[in-house]
Amino acid sequence: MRDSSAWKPTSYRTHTLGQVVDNGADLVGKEVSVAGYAETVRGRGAICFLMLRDGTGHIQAFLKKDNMDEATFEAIQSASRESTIQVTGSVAQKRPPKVPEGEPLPPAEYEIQVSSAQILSMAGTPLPVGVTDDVHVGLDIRLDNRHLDLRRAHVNAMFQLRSKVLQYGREYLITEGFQEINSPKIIASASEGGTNLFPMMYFDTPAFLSQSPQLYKQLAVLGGLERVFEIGPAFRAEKHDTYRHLNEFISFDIEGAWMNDEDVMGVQERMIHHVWSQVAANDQNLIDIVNEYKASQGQETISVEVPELPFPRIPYCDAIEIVQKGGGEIEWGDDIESHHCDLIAAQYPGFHFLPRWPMAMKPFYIFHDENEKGTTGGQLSRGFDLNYGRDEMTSGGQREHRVDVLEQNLRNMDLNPEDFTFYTDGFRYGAPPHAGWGLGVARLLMVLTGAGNVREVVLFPRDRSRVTP
Ligand code: AMO
Repeated sequence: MRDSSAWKPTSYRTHTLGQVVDNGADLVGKEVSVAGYAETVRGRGAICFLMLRDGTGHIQAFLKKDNMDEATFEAIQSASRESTIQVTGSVAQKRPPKVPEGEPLPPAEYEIQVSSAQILSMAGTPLPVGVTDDVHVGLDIRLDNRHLDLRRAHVNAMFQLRSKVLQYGREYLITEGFQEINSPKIIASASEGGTNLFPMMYFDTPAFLSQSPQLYKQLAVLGGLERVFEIGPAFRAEKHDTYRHLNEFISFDIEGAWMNDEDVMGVQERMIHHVWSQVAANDQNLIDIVNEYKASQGQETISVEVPELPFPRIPYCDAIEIVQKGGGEIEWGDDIESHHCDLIAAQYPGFHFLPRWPMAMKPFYIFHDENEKGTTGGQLSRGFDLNYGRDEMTSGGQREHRVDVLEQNLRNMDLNPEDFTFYTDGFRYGAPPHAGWGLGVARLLMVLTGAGNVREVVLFPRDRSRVTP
């Protein structure tokens, strides 16, 4: 479960269950108070075995009617599964199981011999979704009952992995000098196109929920913060209803001064390499829990293979050729859709960058060098994607830092520069060339955990049909 060795006591417990399990030999004979969920309650008459679980482990509590308040004993004996219970008692080594002569004894196990206890909250019955029993329920019912679904070991492990990915990603960027920022989520102008905005009223002024920290992370860099990152929500009023789209998602963004597209692709691949290396080194226990579940369901298990650096770069023009040669229908200037990506992934199954997209397909803030033209003579940009298999993980690019070109880009895309002065003004007093990217956290987690749907790795997903819980 979780490493809780450094957790301090709280008002409800002197130790976590993980601490008792890991330090059982030192704690034998000592009194501890612990608290957790009742996984099973067994025993009749004068004795009772209560299997407790908290976020860090499991332990058996042994209750004897003679050793404690009788009413409490009886209440616990009839407690429903998942009720929360606090117990106090002394740690004892469990009687070792009988093993045939000559065979080694298994490692010692410990239990708590209870002297007092209290039920903190009795669980209702029946449980709407099983926690420890393997009853199949669909994703929708699980999400409706996420508070219980999260208690299942493999679901819990997936969210621990999510937290680790964010921790390792953050940790890595800090080593490269990036600083964490928070940009506003209530905004007045779209950065990613005007059709997928959620409108709102900001007092008397129309406003929107932010689609991306794009314009603000750039302003932070223009303002001299030099290298920034943000992990925050992005909102898109897209009507997609797919395994990889949500209407609210967490975007992991960076932006850096004096950098171009190739420089930030380097940051991205080094960060992913670090995340994968750290998970492989520290979190195999979580992967094992996920795999135990997958195996029980007959699903393919996962292994954390640290990707080699550098990731392949397949410029857009080459990608079009690969798709065409693979029999896909696509022309220069078309979007590369999932079924096209399958053809590319057949040659590049792992992480791969697709740099140098046509400028006409990229947002106004992407940089283009007027001399860089594609196979059919169309203008190329310094925008790129990072894909894994058929899924896009990231978009990014070098940004346009020449204010006159930036304003022309806005006009070319039928946007009014007047609506963006808060942004373009940031370029009028000396603007460093800069670049960055935005990575969809849930999509990266899908790759790491083998989840088939982003909803599996998002606590409370927001999609077209779901706004609660
Ligand atoms: P883009 O719009 O491509 O780029 O988004 C960046 C990444 O965010 C994820 N993503 C989504 N995840 C789940 N549901 C969605 N509806 C969704 N939309 C996007 C994807 C995608 O690759 N400002 C640029 C980034 C930049 O250039 O820095 C941007 O937002 O993984």
